[in-house]
Amino acid sequence: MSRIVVVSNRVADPRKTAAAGGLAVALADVLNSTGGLWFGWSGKVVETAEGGKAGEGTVHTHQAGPVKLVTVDLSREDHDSFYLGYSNGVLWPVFHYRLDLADFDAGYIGGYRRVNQLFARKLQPLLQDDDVIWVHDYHLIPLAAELRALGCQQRIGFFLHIPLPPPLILAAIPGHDWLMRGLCAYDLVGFQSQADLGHFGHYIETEAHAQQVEAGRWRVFGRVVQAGAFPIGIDVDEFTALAEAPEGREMFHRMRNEYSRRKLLVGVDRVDYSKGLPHRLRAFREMLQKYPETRKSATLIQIASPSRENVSAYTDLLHEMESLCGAINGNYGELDWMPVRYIHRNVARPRLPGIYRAARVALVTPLRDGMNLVAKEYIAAQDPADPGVLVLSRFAGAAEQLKEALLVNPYDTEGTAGAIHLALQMPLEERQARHRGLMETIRRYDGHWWCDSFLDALGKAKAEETGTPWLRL
Ligand code: ADQ
Repeated sequence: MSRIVVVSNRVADPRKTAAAGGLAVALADVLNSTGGLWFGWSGKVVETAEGGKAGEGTVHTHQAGPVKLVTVDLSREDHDSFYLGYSNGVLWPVFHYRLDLADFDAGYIGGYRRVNQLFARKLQPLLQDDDVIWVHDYHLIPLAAELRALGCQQRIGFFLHIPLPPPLILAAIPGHDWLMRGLCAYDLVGFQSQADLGHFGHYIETEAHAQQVEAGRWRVFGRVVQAGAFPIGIDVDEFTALAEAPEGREMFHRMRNEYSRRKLLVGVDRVDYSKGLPHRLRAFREMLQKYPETRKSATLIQIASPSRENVSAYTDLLHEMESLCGAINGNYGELDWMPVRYIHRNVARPRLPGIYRAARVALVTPLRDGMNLVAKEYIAAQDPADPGVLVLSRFAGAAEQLKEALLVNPYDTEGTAGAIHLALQMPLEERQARHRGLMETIRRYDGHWWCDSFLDALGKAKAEETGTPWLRL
């Protein structure tokens, strides 16, 4: 089996999956078994005064068991234009359909390209001929084209963790044609959902005159590109084991004792405008207003982990959350009952399953989300004999798979309030039946399935396309 080389903005030690979660868990097996390499940014920003020069960065190498972790520092200038500017100030909002929040500063795109070239230059000498390279997420869309420009002929695949919007939204990005051309330099492009894959096909057909060769394969920019939907999953066994481990159990019992007289609702998110946090709070408030019997009996615990706090859209969101929580507690709270407990902090990963399991309802109501792993973690953590109910936004990628959840439109405050009320009242038999269906899906399409099916398709994509000219940006 070929060595797997993973490239992503941030790198995690695959031996410490319990702390890292997410990508590290999904990739740990394949990286460990192939003695892989994981390449990305070190997280360190070198100030100009300390010698940090644009387009340059020191490389660090660290052996983590069989896996080699290689990271590179970024200069202040590169960090600000590549990471804060183009990746999180342009691509993140636009890909989440928020043109109103994008900052189309003309200088950012130069920094974005410079860092992708820096990554390509530092990675290329480390590559072996039969490596398979798997690049992750919006920070690194042009990386394949930059590697090709240096002569790399290995198979290169790309997975987009966030949504891809429809062509007319994408086309608002100055330089979108350059960006999408770069995306087509990969041998295989993976998306979270059929909807995102549809937007990709529609974009290249309308904007770049692509011709579909067969399902999921197009001739475009003088080569053939293959794309597919590979919905990311979690390691269900790892997560249920965490729920049964001492820390998970202790957390569960603490929550159950503390809230023995209430039905708990839980939300767990990064603080991000895509997650629909204020909309969720307004829907919960609407439910308290419309169904007075839920007052004193329902408590919402919203755990929100700090994220990108140096970006202004995020500071505004934090203020909005604090004032909404304060207003709900002020208007509806009693001496012995607070409707909302808002915790702006990270919770240690081993504790999460206990919190999920103690909650009768999970509110996963993003305005737009590539997939949303919290939805899947909540299902995995439930007691099958007495499971809770998932209220899920139809705009999360997960909604394509999790049909037995209560699907809501988070922009519709009244409708969402009604669904939350229904979830709180749902009889045991219906909860069990829905949970069985959901569990079956997350087991079938778990993190291992995601990894294996993508790498399998990437292996086949290259074999069929030998001789295709590489795309240069
Ligand atoms: P994220 O936007 O970060 O990921 P998500 O899929 O929900 O969103 O993953 C968040 C992870 O962080 C979960 O494992 C969750 O348990 C954890 N987490 C969140 N808040 C936490 C808190 N307060 N304390 C502790 N842990 C917390 C991006 C895309 C998603 C896509 C993933 C994976 O935006 O749509 O599902 O990548 O592809």
